[in-house]
Amino acid sequence: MDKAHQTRRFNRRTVLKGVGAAAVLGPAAGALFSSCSIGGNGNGGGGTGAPASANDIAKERGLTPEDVAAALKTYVPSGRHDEYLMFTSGGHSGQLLVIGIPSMRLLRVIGVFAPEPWQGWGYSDASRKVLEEGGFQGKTLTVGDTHHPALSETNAQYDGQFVFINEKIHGRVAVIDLRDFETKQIVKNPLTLSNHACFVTPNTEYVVEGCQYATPLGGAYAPLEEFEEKYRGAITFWKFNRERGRIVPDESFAVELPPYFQDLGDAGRGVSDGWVFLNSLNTEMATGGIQEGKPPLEIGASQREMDYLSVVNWKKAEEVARAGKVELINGFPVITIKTAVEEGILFQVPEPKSPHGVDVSPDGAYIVVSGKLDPHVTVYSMKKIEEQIAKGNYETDSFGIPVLDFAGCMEAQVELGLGPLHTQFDDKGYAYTSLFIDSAVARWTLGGEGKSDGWKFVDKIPVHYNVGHIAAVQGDTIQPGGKFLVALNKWSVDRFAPVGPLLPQNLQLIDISGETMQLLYDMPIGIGEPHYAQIIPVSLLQPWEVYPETGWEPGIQAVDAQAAQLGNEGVERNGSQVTVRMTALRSHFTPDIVRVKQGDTVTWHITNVENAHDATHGFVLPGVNVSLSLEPGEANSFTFTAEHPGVYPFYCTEFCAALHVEMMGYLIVEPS
Ligand SMILES: [Cu+2]
Repeated sequence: MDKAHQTRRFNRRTVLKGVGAAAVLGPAAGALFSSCSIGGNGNGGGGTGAPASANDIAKERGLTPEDVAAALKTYVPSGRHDEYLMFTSGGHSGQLLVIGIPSMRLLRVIGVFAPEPWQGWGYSDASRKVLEEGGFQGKTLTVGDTHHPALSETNAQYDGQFVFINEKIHGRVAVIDLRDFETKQIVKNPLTLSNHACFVTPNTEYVVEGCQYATPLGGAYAPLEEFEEKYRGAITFWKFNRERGRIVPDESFAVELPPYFQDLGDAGRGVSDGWVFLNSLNTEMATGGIQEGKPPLEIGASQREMDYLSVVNWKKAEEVARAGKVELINGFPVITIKTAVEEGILFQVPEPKSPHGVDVSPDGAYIVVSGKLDPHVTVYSMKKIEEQIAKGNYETDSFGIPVLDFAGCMEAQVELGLGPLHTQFDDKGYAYTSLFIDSAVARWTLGGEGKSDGWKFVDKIPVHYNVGHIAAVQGDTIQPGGKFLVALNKWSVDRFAPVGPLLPQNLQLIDISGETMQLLYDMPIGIGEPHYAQIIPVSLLQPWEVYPETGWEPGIQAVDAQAAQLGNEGVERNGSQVTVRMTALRSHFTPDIVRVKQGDTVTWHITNVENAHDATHGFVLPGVNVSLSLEPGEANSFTFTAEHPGVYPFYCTEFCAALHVEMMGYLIVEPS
């Protein structure tokens, strides 16, 4: 054996030693490393061979066999597409992120509750209007805290048509159309100020929004001393019209809830279809008051051993709302607690203290609840809940709501570790629960009829650090995909090169396909806390490559009758109202000189009249605070008053062609 062979053999053993390396890498990877040792031609990865340098690179970079396996599982070569897309909340950036899996490449930041200049979100008249309509107390808001994306579903499976996301600060919900990945609507809850839960019913009949912090409903005032009498929670059912791609507030309603803090929720499916589940904490109804001789809120809200899971029959609630058995609060129909109890809409089941996550099993038979201060997940059986309801086996709380018997509804408790929060599911009968205090993800088995090994802890994998939500492929649907899970972690203390005291959030990709879970990749994101995410196969999405027709305004998802078109370009004056119609086509705007007078009100329509996939133009104009993105076919408009005489160059912000810098023009504002 020559020296080169000896060296390579040594390298190979070094690279492949370690527990389970062969199993992790599999036969293909074994061939890769042996062929590169023997072939030794170093010619770069054609066929089944790999360059001889692969071992050297691994050695030089100090990569373990596990690292190499992780790299092989996540690397997506340039030009190849990811298999999945993950929709991740952008937290208090107010946005929604789209990330490819397994590469963890950031593909898009969708502007939702805050303006986003690259997409022109919040700068055109139409997108400003969406933000305006989602305003509060007459103000347009440019801050939001996104938490829980909810992909639209058909038969409890993602259908790839829409994604919804809630905004916690003000109690708002947004609609994003996945044909163009743009926000179409923001609705402000007329009853409540904060929210947390956001999910859809199995055929997206409703987008369900759970209020978080109790207040007097409808924005009324009541002193804090009247918390129990006058403050309330609510669960809002926003009717979704799929054809129009919009929530219809006029067909929506809410169910009044006690002034507990409502937390997360999930919709029943399969055997629990027709029901929704919503956690509540602070059933103590603590209000804080550190300087008024009362315990801090977190102490006051953690006195009782049990809080309540609200169990709501939404199909019955829908009938009752349609029959008009509602009270109007701030103009919005509300089924009162009294009516909800009389009509058999609302029940409560005790759950271990300070619950956070509630997740329905894929078949809908079980409801998994995690209490932050209890090391177990508690599993309820839908069948047992219905039996308890049928038997009338309950007491009532101080609001008259039936409280079902805990033991009678409970199927199992599984001890997992400290701080269990959220649960997802895979295709092999496993459930996964994030453990906030342990900074880990636990795998455990679902039980049920004929499953002898059910309701058992299997193992856990450490994550870094302070995991909140987790997301598995289709992991909250009737048919989970398995394969990958992402842990959405909060404080990446020691994971990355320091960039100042504010730490990036850390999304960690985990392989859940094998006997043991393997951490594959870290993806830091330098924006707000990610909260929840959902992962959908790319094959279920059918986004447009270009807009369907020239002059398409995404804000109305149709051709704008006012849009500029080839042939109608120009500047029209009607008194001091000026209308500009401008087209963009590589590499010029027509017209490229726009003359107006000081004091004119200018409405400016621009259309990108191209239909090639790679022909996006941008538009910026100094002093007007405008940035537009005009994708092929897209039309946008903006309006301003020309207050200051001067000469203002506008230009295209996308490097659209060789003569891109020349794609500019002048706005001349003549003095009056
Ligand atoms: Cu351009």
